Amino acid sequence: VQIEKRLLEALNHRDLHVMFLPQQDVKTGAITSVEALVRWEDSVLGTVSPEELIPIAEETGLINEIGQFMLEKSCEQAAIWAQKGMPIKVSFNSSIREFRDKNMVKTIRKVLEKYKCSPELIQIEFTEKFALEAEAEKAIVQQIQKLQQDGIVFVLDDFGTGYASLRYLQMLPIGKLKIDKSFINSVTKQEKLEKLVQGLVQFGQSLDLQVVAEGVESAEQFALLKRVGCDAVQGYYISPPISAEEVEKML
Ligand code: G
Ligand code: G
Ligand code: NA
Ligand code: MN
Repeated sequence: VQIEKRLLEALNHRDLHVMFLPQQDVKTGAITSVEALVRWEDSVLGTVSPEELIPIAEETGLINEIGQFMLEKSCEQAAIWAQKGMPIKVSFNSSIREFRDKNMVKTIRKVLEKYKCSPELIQIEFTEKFALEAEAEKAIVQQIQKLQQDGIVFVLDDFGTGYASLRYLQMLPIGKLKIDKSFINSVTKQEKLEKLVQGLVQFGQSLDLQVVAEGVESAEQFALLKRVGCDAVQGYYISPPISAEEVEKML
């Protein structure tokens, strides 16, 4: 309960901030996009990790406010970079609860307009759990389709960890797939995992999806992912989450 009260205050006082996790194109080595991640330093509670923060926010409904905050920050930053001649795409994570709001399309369009941000610069990530639930909720699928038609790319996050059903790949206009870091962890140590990752890369690409590997921490992992044709990578080997200024220095 205390954490909920503090979070509400943090939202009111803008004590939340955003870090950006760079994503590197494997072929060109360029930083083509970043994932916006929420950070909360509370004066009483200290640093509250997203693993703790997000589930509480989802339960209490404050996830809608966090989502709005991340949407604003992502559009603002993408527009700033575009104006500086750095066309970096910015993705942010979303929860299904945000898409239950029937005004989600309108809200996103309004924020894009406010910052003069092109929809092509914005990517929205969701998990398999989200995708599976969304399948049964027509209004959510329609909102996602409208935003995709606007030019926003939808990203399937943590791919491979959730559910055996893949029907959502047909139902939802997904443009990009992120292989979960649990696969990448030991990929250089187990031949079976290497085959599995190679298979996931080919699977995604055969569906015209851009395939990204998460949690890349070593040169060996990077080399392997390059060899199996993975499109992009993110992880501590490239960079930890950093500030917008640090992203610019990386370019
Ligand atoms: O670095 P990191 O600890 O930020 O993220 C931990 C988890 O929290 C990840 O699964 C990430 O997707 C999630 N997360 C981080 N920021 C946000 C956010 O703004 N919204 C949602 N829904 N999830 C987030
Ligand atoms: O679930 P999601 O993919 O959104 O998770 C992003 C989370 O992964 C963030 O908490 C981020 O700090 C973390 N992360 C980013 N790169 C690495 C990495 O190379 N290794 C590990 N273990 N975590 C990472
Ligand atoms: Na994510
Ligand atoms: Mn992920």
